[in-house]
Amino acid sequence: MKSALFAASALVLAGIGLASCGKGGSEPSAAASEAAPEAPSGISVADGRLVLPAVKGNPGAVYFDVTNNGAKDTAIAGAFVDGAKSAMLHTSVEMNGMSAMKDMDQIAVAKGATVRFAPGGNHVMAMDLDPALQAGGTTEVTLTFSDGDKVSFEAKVLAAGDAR
Ligand SMILES: [Cu+2]
Repeated sequence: MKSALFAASALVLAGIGLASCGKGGSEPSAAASEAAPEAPSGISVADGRLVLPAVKGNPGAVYFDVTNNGAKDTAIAGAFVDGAKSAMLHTSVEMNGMSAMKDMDQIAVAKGATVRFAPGGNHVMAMDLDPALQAGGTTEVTLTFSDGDKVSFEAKVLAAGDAR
């Protein structure tokens, strides 16, 4: 099961790798730390965690719950993970009985909704992880919304085998 998932992931990543290089949340972390990003009103994030890959060099996955108690629908349009060279919005889909990952331009967070980023579903794929990211540590994740607003949160770094 697990190996099938990884095989499917590699396939998807090979297909989208080039196209995704130039976009997404690669902003310099220096800029992010100068001024706290302005969070969209009513948006909150809970339970952030980055799960390290079982095999070094593979991407990690970031999971969290995002809640929109604001006045309007919004969507997550990009992500930046401190310690990752790039980050992409993915969702897991079932294809021919196998789990595969799909690149998402946006993931909607409707007014009043909580959207879960969790194993088997939505996640932020974190590419080219800095070896300094170790289980037991934390890193900062920044989500960019469709209107340009941003929200940052701390994610716990988990080993591949940890409970997610
Ligand atoms: Cu993925």
